[in-house]
Amino acid sequence: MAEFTGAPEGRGRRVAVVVARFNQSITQRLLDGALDGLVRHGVAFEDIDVAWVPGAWELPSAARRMLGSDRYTALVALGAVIRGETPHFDFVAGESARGLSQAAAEFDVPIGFGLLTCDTMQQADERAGGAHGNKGWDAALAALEMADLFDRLDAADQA
Ligand code: INI
Repeated sequence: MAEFTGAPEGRGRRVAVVVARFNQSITQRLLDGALDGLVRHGVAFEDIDVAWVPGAWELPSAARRMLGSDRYTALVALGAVIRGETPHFDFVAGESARGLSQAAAEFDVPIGFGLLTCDTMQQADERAGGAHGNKGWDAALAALEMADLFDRLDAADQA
């Protein structure tokens, strides 16, 4: 039996981050958490490219554009959709999530999913550096772990 596990090892990686400006008081903190997670795990600050978009709806198209450049081995997507604030919560949140997963599959690059979908601003607050941690940090580490796992699987493929 062969078993593979990635490690959140960022040395030498170039990482893309897409972040939504909508609910920026939350998403800025998700971005801070993601950048902290990337740099603490070895990604050089100058190897991180951050693209701001208007809202969560625009995350997939910006992600596709960045991944199309072939410059990145991991991407982190950050946003906050809050049910109380929009009647089209399900469309924005659902389509954003679907588009991001499609982009990850099409470009074969891991995307850390840091899109908060909450009922209230308080729940979002708790997940952006509050009682429930920082989902930006979590998404960044997940992207690094998956990128490392892909490298290990590729290496085993060539052995
Ligand atoms: N975008 C978000 O990121 N979060 C939200 O909660 C939100 N609400 O409430 O509507 C939201 N809407 C904007 C949307 O993502 C697009 O930017 C907009 O429709 C323009 O295309």
